Amino acid sequence: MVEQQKTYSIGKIAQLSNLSAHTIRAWERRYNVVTPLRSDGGTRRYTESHLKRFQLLGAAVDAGHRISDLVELDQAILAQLAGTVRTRAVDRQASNRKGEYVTLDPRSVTEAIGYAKELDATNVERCLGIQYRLLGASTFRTHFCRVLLTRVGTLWEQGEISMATEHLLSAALKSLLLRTFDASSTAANAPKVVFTTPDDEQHELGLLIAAGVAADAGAEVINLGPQLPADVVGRAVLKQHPFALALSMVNVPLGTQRAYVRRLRNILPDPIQIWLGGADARNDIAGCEVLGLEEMAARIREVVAVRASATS
Ligand code: B12
Repeated sequence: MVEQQKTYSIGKIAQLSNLSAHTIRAWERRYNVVTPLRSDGGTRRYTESHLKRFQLLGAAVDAGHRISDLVELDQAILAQLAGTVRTRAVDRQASNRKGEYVTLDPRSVTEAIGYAKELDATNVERCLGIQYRLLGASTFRTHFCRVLLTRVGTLWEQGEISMATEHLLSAALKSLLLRTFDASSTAANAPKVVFTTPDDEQHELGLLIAAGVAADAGAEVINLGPQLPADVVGRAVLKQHPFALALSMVNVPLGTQRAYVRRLRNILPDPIQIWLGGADARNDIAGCEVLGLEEMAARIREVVAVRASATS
């Protein structure tokens, strides 16, 4: 029964598989890649297994395979193919073995950084796009990004990458991370959570990761972006009246964090919670709480459940 399983709109499938709605429709029409369910009004609805198939097909196409060669393959073989790319695309050392296939996953981070070092934006985006599809948005954000950025941090400390390389990678990651929260797909009474960072906090990727986790847990994410003065945030929050304000602190001195939260607490009514996250978030600041990703997600799921039972 359609009603009993989770289904997705074509827009959501496009977002989660990194394909356009146009491509999805074309693949259905030309190659019959999946047969979508239909709502009462005749609109396409897709199941979890359809989503997985589009993600794998997209990744396999990105990896150099032709869609016409893929349509007959089952999920297991597709998964194998999607995890491989032609050697020329993986790394330079292997490129003399032209036409061979090699496993992508263990090298994906190295590969992305390699292209970024050459300032090859097209291939950086392609590599990250493949990982996004293969792993899914959630694992991409919580695992792949963390591993990649930790490596970038180490190389940066060792003076092995330039600022341009770091910026290229950050920009490519940011554009993928921004895709993963889409207000149109949240429930009408979802708890709103506003995300931002203080004036001098440029680090934004952790904020976007946290915002994605919040969206997955059922929150309506309002992302103000980084580096906002407390007064500006206070005014925006008063307008939106969210359940919580989530701040990311990666490189902010304790005194600044304290003053920032104090300023906000003076502006905001008590029921609006202030959550602090990020590697530098301090536990000993009055008027707010430090939360990890899991804790924040659990908090949001709890409110979602309470609101759902109140309306049913
Ligand atoms: C990319 C990067 C930058 C980029 C940021 C680009 C961007 N658009 O975001 C740029 C070039 C701007 C930058 C600048 C600087 N950086 Co920098 N940067 C990094 C790097 C490589 C990755 C940061 C990152 O995105 N981390 C990945 C995410 C996944 O981690 P995270 O932010 O901690 O977030 C995680 C959790 O904490 C949590 N989380 C984050 N926010 C929130 C919020 C909530 C509510 C919740 C629940 C959870 C949560 O979720 C995330 C997932 O696990 C790190 C190295 C590293 N190892 O992290 C250094 C690093 C963070 N940078 C550092 C420094 C020192 C700087 C500079 C001062 C360097 C300089 N001399 O100019 C400037 C400061 C600029 C400023 N004023 O803010 C230090 C910070 C050290 C510290 N805290 O004491 C690091 C650790 C590098 C190092 N080892 O020295 N940087």
